[in-house]
Amino acid sequence: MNVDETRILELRQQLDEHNYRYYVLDEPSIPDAEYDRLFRELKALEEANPNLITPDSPTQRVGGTALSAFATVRHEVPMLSLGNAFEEQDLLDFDRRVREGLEDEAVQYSCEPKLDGLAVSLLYQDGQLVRGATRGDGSTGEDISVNVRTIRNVPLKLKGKGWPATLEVRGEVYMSKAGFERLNAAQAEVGGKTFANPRNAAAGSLRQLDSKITASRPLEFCCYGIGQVSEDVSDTHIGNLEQLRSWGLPISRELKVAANVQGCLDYYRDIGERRQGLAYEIDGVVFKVNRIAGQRELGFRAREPRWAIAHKFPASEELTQVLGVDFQVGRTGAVTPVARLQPVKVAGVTVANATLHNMDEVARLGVMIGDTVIIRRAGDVIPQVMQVVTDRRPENATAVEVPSHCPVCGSEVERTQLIKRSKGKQTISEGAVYRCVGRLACAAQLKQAIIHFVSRRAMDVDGLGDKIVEQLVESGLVKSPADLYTLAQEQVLALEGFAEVSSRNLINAIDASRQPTLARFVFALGIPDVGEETAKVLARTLGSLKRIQVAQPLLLTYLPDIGNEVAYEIGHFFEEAHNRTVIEQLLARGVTPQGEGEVHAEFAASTTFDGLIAKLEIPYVGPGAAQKLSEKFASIEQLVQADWLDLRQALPERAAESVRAYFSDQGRREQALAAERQLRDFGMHWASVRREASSDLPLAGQTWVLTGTLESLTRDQAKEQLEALGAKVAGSVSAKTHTLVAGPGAGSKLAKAQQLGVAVLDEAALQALLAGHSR
Ligand code: D41
Repeated sequence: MNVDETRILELRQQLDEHNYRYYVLDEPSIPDAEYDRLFRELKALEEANPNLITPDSPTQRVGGTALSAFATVRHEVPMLSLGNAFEEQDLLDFDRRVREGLEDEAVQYSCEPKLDGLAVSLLYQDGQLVRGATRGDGSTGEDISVNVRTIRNVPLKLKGKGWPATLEVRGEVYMSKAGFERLNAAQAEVGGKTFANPRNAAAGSLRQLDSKITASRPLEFCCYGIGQVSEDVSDTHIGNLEQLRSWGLPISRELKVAANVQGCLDYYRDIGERRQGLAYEIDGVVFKVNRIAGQRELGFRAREPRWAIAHKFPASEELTQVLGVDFQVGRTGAVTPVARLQPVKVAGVTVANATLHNMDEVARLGVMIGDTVIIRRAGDVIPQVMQVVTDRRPENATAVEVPSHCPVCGSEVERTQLIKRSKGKQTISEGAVYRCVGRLACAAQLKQAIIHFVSRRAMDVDGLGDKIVEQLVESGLVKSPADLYTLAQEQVLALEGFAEVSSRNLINAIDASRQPTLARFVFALGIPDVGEETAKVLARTLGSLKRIQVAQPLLLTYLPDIGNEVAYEIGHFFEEAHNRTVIEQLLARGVTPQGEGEVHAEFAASTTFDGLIAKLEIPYVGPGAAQKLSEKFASIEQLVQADWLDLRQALPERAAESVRAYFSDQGRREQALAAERQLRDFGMHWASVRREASSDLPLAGQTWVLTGTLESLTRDQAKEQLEALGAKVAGSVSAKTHTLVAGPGAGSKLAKAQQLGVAVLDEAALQALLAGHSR
């Protein structure tokens, strides 16, 4: 090693140490001028010896050549989002759920400020920063490695030792209030873009394709947790963060452990009082179950951990005037009123529009055009109209009226109906939602419908973004989702911005989407009120597209979480001739939903005869009477034809009379008979349905966990295929786990599974199992 090299290593070590003291410990040990002198010396030595420059040198935070786009990054461990508590009661409810879930009266919580920035992931391999990524939608984000390397308090290599070989830290990139003021002043000086608030400034700075710009912005990073990791760090959240700090990673200086929820409330109040004096903006505080074992036990629901919650500070409010009300048309044709406002700054953001949700909300608020209203904006939540200041109503204020025709396609606008079934009677009342009847004839609905159809959680057509959908629809090439599957490469090539390769890629991506799971296909159709979960329920319980299409609303209400209104929407959707045509075309053009099968045993078991009788809601016929009838009669058919004596043998007079009256109505009689016939068509036999809910799916009742990297399929795909076989796929290993699938890079979950004696499969074994069960 020559003299220069020795000195270079010495300088880097000194600068790293000073950085650590300055950014992580907040205890600068030398004056800035001295730091600058050391930095310049290092720079000069590196310039003289370019072969000695390493990517982790403190001089390498200047950014590089501009990118043309960010690559996408899949998060091995999903980046979850956080549930919100706005009121004290929300927090108390959260605490109760946690204590009940853990069967533990004394749950400790970690407390930390909620920084108003952007969540990012930093990946360290063998102590070296190898990747930075945005959170994106939680499953995939953008690769912003070059940008995060420019953030001064992000260590390019970890300090000390003992860090896991693979360590993904998660945290928030933000801008301090002072940094934000400085940046805006500098921008204004050169006539550049100024930012509304530190959060926007941080976002705009981080997502720069030119990392030199990022390097010039005062961004900071603060860790809030660990993602993928090759071995567990500590058994508490606070322990984890303290270890991260010892490895040179910045953590909040405001961390605390609260012994119980009262301690959390104290923390919330205390930080709330000191909020103005903090160097950075926060929009609340975050509480997390401190014990990692507790976190694992609670797991997560949808995309939110059950073990953490953000307690938000009250939103800021402003007064402004309603200039008008526009009506927007959404994917399902819902015509939604949107208030156009006199622009006003609320919590640093200019608000010019606020949704009024629906006409019931307009009526509830009593809002008129010309009114002065109170606008509230809570964090990243869309602005809300809270209240009308009625004593400021001008004389010329006008009422809000729904247009009779769709502002986009000119079709009629109709009011939705609410179907309520009670005591055997069906009452129809007016709904709050207005809908354009243009369906797929309406450009607003068609574009939105196709954007939804191709989206990642639906048909997952890679690379078919909103802009391209717009081009396809506006050029007239695509008039329904089915038209995607007859597109020819030359047609795409003729569109602006397409070349040989990009047009071929698009066609290939569309082709690759031809075999969705049944659940994805149903979700992709965009049936009003049918989200991903409901689509899964429909696919899992009814097992085939045909059955889902023909199922009567009454039958649909047997399904978990499907009430009368959703059942009606589903029935209505499939009744529409236009929708039926699109589905037929999709099937004819080679789109084949996968994994169709039998009616699920769980559904079969729930559709008992007495249950069906009870569902008819005949007055005086509750569950008990329904049970009696089901013992006496073998079918609805028999029941409909029953004579008075038979009825009286089963029921008291008043109930028997009621049954007779009910079935004397032809409409009701036919509905009940049709429901029974359909259940038969679906393979149900009254004699056999009173058995226990046990599934015929091979993995029913089993909970599986996936960890590490899989090569032949993504985690989502593996999850989907396992679910299709009846398994539940969970995020963490516990004693209840049936099998763990571990790919390369598996860490703590594998260790835990081995410790608990849980079966472990590698990817090849998983593939073999899936192949063995493929239909
Ligand atoms: O300071 C924050 N903004 C913050 C965000 C924080 N202190 N903790 C967080 N913890 C989580 C979980 C519990 C999911 C690990 C978060 C976030 N998530 C988060 N930020 C953006 C989305 C989710």
